[in-house]
Amino acid sequence: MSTAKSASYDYLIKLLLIGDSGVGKSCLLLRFSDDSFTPSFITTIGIDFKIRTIELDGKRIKLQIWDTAGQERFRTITTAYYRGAMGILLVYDVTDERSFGNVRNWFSNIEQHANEGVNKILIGNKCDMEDKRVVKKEQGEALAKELGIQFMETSAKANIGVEEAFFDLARDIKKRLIDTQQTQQPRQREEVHLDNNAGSSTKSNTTCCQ
Ligand SMILES: Nc1nc2c(ncn2[C@@H]2O[C@H](COP(=O)(O)OP(=O)(O)OP(=O)(O)O)[C@@H](O)[C@H]2O)c(=O)[nH]1
Ligand SMILES: [Mg+2]
Repeated sequence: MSTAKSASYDYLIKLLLIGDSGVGKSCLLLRFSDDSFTPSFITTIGIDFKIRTIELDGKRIKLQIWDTAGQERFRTITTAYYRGAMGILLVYDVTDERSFGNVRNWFSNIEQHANEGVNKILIGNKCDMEDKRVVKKEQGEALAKELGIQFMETSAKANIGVEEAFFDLARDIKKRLIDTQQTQQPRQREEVHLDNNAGSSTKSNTTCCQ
C-alpha cells in the first residue's frame, strides 16, 4: 500500500445527482469538482461524471459523481445508473415549485431502482435567489423528514452548502460501508463499492476488513 502512487485512495464512493431539468445538478457538480460556476444553461445529454478525491478521518475517498439529465427523454438511460449508486443527491430548485412537487416522484424512482440502504440527501438549490424563492426552507425540511432523509439548502452560484452536502453524504456512506463490512456475511458485502487502495488494482476487494 505504501508504494501506491498519489492517485491511490482508500475508498471509492459512487454518487448520483437526480432531479428535474434546470434545478442546477450540473452546476452543483461543477462547483464541487472545479470550484466554478457558469450562468448559462447547457442541459445535460444523458449522463456525465466527475471525480474528486477528498480526505475524511485521514482516509482518501475517491468520489465518482454521476450527473444525470433531468429531461424525461433520457429517463431510461439515467435510471440504469441508480443501481450502482451508494449515495443519491435529489435536487430541487427553491424558485421552482414544480421541481419541489416532483421530489416524491424522484424518490419513488429511487425506491424502485436503487440499492436498498442507499444514502440519500434532499437538496434545495439556488438559495441565493431569495427574491424568487417559492419553496420555504421549512417545507424542504419537512419533506425530507417525512421521507426519512437528510436535507440541505445550497447555492452552486454563491457556493453555499455545496461542500457540506457532498461531505456529509460521503461521511455517512463511509460509515455505512464500514459497519456493513463488519456485520454482514461475506456474500452480502457490497463487493465493488468498497475498494481498498484500488489505485494499484482494479479488482474488487472485500477483504479489507477481514
Ligand atoms: N442563481 C442560481 N442559478 C443557478 C444555480 N445553480 C444552477 N443555476 C442555473 O440554473 C440553470 C440550470 O443549471 P444546470 O446545472 O445546468 O441544471 P441541471 O439540473 O443540470 O439541468 P439538466 O442537465 O437539464 O437536468 C443554469 O442557467 C445555471 O446557471 C444556483 O445555485 N443559483
Ligand atoms: Mg445537467
